[in-house]
Amino acid sequence: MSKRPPSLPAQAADMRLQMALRQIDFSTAPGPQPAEDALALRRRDWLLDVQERQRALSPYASGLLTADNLSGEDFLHGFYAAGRPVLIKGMMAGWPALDRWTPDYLAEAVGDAMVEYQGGRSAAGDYELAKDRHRRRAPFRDFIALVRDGGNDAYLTAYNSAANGPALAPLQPDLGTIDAYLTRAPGMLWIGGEGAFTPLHFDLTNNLLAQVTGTKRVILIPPSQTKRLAHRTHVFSDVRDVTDAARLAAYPQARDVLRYEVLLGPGDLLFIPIGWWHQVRSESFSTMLTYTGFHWPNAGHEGYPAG
Ligand SMILES: O=C(O)CCC(=O)C(=O)O
Repeated sequence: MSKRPPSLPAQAADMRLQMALRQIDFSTAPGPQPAEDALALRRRDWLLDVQERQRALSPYASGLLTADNLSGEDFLHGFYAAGRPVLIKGMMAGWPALDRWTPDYLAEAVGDAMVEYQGGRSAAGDYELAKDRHRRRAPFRDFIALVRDGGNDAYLTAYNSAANGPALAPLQPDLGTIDAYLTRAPGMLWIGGEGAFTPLHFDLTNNLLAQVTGTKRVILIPPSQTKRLAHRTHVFSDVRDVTDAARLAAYPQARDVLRYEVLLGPGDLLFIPIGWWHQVRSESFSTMLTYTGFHWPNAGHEGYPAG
């Protein structure tokens, strides 16, 4: 059955919803925690540990599986409803972007259209938390020149999607669709160089990463491990990077955290369920899209205790 793409106003509404899902306002000051709450939390963490040990008894219940061309039905029952991550190969076969999206091609296709990106990141430890302070604008060709040789200073991220729709429209025909899992709501584009780094956090939605160019190393940590991750501010972990010896020395409880590692290459999809911690490092020039427009409810952000 063929589906027609949504009209432009419908696409704009989809994009507004997606941005709302990811950018709920938050205060940065953690509140005081009464003693009875602390005991309730310890009991909840105990249960999460017991359940994780029980899941480890079976490869059907734990671990990170890789699947080829997973049907919508199998994706829903095995992973989406179960809240389990999965690496999926084969679903992006035939997307023209897979062959085309080199830095030169992108610079030529978008040209000097102005884009928004995140900049000045190298000098700041809190560039995710202070995302608004790091918004920059440049002609797209100049942005590509900034990132093509690597580094973490500049990164075009999902935060910039709402501003970049018209400028990046020439790239749209290079993308395919994943009709088995997703509506035709547009994805959010990430473009960065080798070394671009997104610190440890979780999302307030289920999320599908679609890697187009280059490779990214993703570390995934189940929600059961939250007590080891110094979760104080919004969706972020104070640990930031579980591969950094200095951070682990500061947060020793994060050393033995249960984690899975994925090297995401061109044409790979990675499903990250809501609440799963992840950190992402680009290992080369990289382009990727993230999608949140699933066929099934994805409104977990509603009721998230911000503050
Ligand atoms: O690719 C990245 O740098 C981060 C992606 C991510 O964390 C997300 O989509 O939630």
